Amino acid sequence: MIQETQDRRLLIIREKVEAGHRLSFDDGVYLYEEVDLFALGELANLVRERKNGNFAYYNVNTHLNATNVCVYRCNFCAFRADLKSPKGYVMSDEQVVARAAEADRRGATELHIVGGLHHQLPYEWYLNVVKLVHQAYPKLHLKAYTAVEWDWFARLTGRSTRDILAEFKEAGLGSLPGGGAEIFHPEVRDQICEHKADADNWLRIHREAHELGLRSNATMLYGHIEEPRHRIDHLIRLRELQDETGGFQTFIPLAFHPDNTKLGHDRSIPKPSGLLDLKTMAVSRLMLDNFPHIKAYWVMLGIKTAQLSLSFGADDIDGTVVHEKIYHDAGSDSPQELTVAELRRLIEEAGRVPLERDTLYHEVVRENGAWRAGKALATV
Ligand code: V47
Ligand code: SF4
Repeated sequence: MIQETQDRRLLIIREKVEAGHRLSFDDGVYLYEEVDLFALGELANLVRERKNGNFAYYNVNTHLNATNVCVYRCNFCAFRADLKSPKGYVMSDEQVVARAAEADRRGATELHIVGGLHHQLPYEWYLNVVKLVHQAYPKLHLKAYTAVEWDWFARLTGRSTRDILAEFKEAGLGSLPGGGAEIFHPEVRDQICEHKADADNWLRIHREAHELGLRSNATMLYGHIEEPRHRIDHLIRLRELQDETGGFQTFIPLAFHPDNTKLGHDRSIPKPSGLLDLKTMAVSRLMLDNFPHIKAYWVMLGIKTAQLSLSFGADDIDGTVVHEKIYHDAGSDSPQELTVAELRRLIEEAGRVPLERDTLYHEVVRENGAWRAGKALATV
């Protein structure tokens, strides 16, 4: 009898997915708690192929974390350093420009810039990072600073985040990365990062960015103290904002890496299992019906799980990356860099068609050692 009721429930969800109808909060929790991985993967794959066909996207990018000194103490973070800690660093202007030069030399189309909220650096220092890189390499797309950083800049200056975003856009900001979202629900957020921008502020800042014509990404940090209901609540809050603005491009589920973190140490939380990684990918694809892309960030998932994710809802595998600190400080054993040939091979081996994209999801056309943005790719 129980089995019969469960089969019926899954059938109803399947009918909704096939008809392109929206899944509810209860559907989402049910998918996490009751549905086996393969049934989930098959459903998610349906949506993934409806939106992106057989393509799997990658990009050529580099990361820049210009400082790791941070006033906050999120207990899942192994990247941050105290002001006086020997681990702390602040890059010079020359180091910042050198990183951009290296990205340009390698043919990168994107520089992903995030970092700590330094106790003593002024607002102008963060603005200068964007200005310096944009002036030296105007073609390089700058995906810079999370909502938590924008919120910090507003606290530093007493200005509105909208005003600050507009000033950065003028200085060369191209889009916003999806970090800082963690888990929106206060039952969890208050335990893992109580001081930084709360859910309403995170969402407001992305709304403002979208209204200014900037696209952004969204993330969710899973596999620590949260429960399925917190994850579904998180996804629904993102889906509601996307209904309003349509400004999100990609959702990236981020698996918690416990090494060198307070949360990992105090509660002995292990890394999420492969099963939870793939389930989260699939449930995200199913709940976020209005997000065009779901990204399997290989640095965090590991290359093998990222490759499998391409059959569990993901259509994007992120980029070459090159300099990554946040996950490697927290125990990631992924390499620092994947070459384009390696990314393409991973994708082809998974039975997908590799396609290089730029940050705003245009096809990248490479000719005679130069690149240009080609046609726009799927955005629904
Ligand atoms: O906000 C920090 C997470 C995020 C840990 O927009 C951790 O394209 C796991 O947002 N274990 C920053 N996660 C990274 C990020 C991102 C990455 C790739 C692509 C994009 C994009 C965005 O990393 C933080 C936090 O949620 N994080 N420490 C940790 N120990
Ligand atoms: Fe600071 Fe970001 Fe780490 Fe939190 S996650 S401690 S805000 S660097």
